[in-house]
Formats: sequence, C-alpha cells, structure tokens
Amino acid sequence: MDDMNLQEFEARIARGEKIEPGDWMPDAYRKQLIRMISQHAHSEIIGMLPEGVWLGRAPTLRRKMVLLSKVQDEGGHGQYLYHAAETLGATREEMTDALLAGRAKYSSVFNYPTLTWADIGMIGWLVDGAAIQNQTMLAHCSYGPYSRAMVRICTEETFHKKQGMEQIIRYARGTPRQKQMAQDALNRWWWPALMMFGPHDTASPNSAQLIRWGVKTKTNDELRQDFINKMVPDFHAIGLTIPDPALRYDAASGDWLGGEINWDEFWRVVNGDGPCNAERLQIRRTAHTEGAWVREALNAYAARAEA
Ligand code: BYC
Repeated sequence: MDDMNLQEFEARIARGEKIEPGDWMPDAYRKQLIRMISQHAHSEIIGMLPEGVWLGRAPTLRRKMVLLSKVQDEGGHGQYLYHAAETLGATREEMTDALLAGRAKYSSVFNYPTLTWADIGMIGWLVDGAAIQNQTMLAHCSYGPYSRAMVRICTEETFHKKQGMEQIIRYARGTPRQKQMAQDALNRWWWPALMMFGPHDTASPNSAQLIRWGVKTKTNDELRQDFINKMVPDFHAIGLTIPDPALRYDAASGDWLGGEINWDEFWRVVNGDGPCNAERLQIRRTAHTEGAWVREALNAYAARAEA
C-alpha cells in the first residue's frame, strides 16, 4: 500500500501538483519539511535581532521607519512559517522549546554582529538578496503551504533588498568615509552571506531527498553560484571590491569563480559557537519569559470563550 502511495505521491510531484496538508506523504517528506520550515521560521525571528538593535540609532526618521517596517515584516514571516510547519503536525511549543534549548538550527548569518549603520544596508542588499535567491526557488516547491508562504515573503524581501541597495549605493557615492563604511560592511558580510546557501553539494546530506521530492529544485552550490554571478557586477559597478583575492571571471562558463569558504568557521557557527550565538539565544529566552503573561492571558481568554 505504501509503495502505491509513494508512486502516486511522486507522480503528483512530477506533474507539478502541490501536496496539501491532508494528503498522503512519506514520513521522511513530512520530517524534512518540518526540519526545514521550522529552521526557516527561527531564522526570521532571530534575524530580527541584528537589525533591531539599530532601530534606536537610525540616522534619520525615514530610515527608522523603513527599518522598523522591515523588522516587523521578518516577524510576520516567522509567523507564516510556523503556521506552515503546524500544518504538518509540529506544534508551536515544540518548535519554540527546541529553539530556546539550543537544539534547533537557524541561519548562521544572524550570528554575526552589526557594527555600523552600513551593516544594515548591507544586510538588506546581500543577506535579503541571498534569501530571495533561495526563496524564489522555494516558492515553486512541492508543499503548498510552504510555497504560498514563500510567494508572499519574497514580495516583501524584494522591498527589503531594494532599501538596502539604496543605502549602500548612497554610501558608495558619498564621502570617502561613507564609501569606506560600505566597503567594510561588504568585507564583513560577503562570506557569511555565501555561507547561507549551506555546505557544498557533496557535503549536503539532505539535498538529494529534497530534490527528489521537489522541495529544492536547485542545489546549494548552484544557488550560491547564481547569487555570486548576480552580485559581483553590481558591487563592481558602484566601485566596491569583493573581499576575495581569488575572484576571477571564467569566460568559458560565464561564472565568477572565487576562493573557498572557511568551512571550519561555518560549522562552528552552525553548531552554536559563532560570535553572537549565545547572545541571540539569551535575548530570545528573556523575551519568551517576559512574554509569559501574554500567553497566559490569551489561554485564559480562549478557555473562557470555550466555556
Ligand atoms: N545556517 O544538508 P544541508 C531571512 C544545516 S531568513 C545554519 O545542505 P539543507 C532574513 C542544515 O540545516 C532566511 N544551518 O541542508 C531574516 C543541515 O542541518 P540538519 C533563511 C545550516 O536543508 C531576517 C546541515 O547544515 N533562509 O531571509 O538541504 C532578516 C546540512 O545542510 C546552514 C532559509 O531558512 C546555514 N547557513 O539546505 C533578514 C531557507 N546551511 O537540519 C533576512 C530555507 C546548512 O540536517 N532553508 N545548514 O541538522 C534552506 O533552503 C535549506 O535548509 C538550506 C540548507 C539551504 C539552509
């Protein structure tokens, strides 16, 4: 019976149909999606922190309003994604507990500090840009609720990327000090942004299954290369230098080829030992404790409404 279900499931994916919450799905598909969507949700929530610390230090009212709106959007993305994971049987409590206990993963990039205002522009352009590269693919993924969440998220991420681009272009064309700030920010964020795409395909245990079942349609390395090819000419056009001495254009493939990512650093950060991992989790734990009264009030209201 399971074999027949599996055949039909794979045939549906091959026809480009979406798998919906009540549909039959292999247990491994459900587990992969819960893993990936919950990690993605945590990334959105933790991702509010590096930018959130600059809300009180934005240089103008306009910049502050834009940043506030972006950070709120990220919180909303986390909500859509937790809901998408709930449709697969994960509970919000389990996912939150895993994050707060340090058992859950979230994107490595958010464990780096934001040292200057230029980092805020660079996150918008580079980090949201990398996210769009990945998520435009996920908007076509085989699981309906995840793909629909991605469509909406990508629309908002496009605004995030544009506001970051606008800031960095302005700095790159500004005073020598502003240009240096933009360059320093690029130096800090280039490699962490490339790490967002995950390990090389040969070291990615999940990719084969995710590709087989239409969750991913491109590999980690393919997406990373597409991203590099897009970003290098943009940064060159505004006079910034990519912090990779090995970078060169390969006319045969049309690719910008670069040096190797520091994979020791990547795995250290993924496994909890990056510059800000402890701080990020501590802030989430404090927020969770301080928000206990809201959850209690909502539960009491729901219990009364049911009575
Ligand atoms: N960081 O087999 P692999 C945003 C883990 S937020 C940490 O290649 P997969 C934004 C991976 O989980 C956007 N961990 O995995 C928010 C796996 O561990 P487990 C964030 C990483 O799933 C606020 C192991 O390494 N985007 O845009 O095939 C402000 C082996 O990897 C990382 C998403 O979450 C990493 N960078 O591919 C601004 C997109 N890379 O679970 C912006 C959704 C790998 O086996 N996720 N690992 O223990 C994905 O597309 C994929 O899950 C990944 C990894 C490409 C990240």
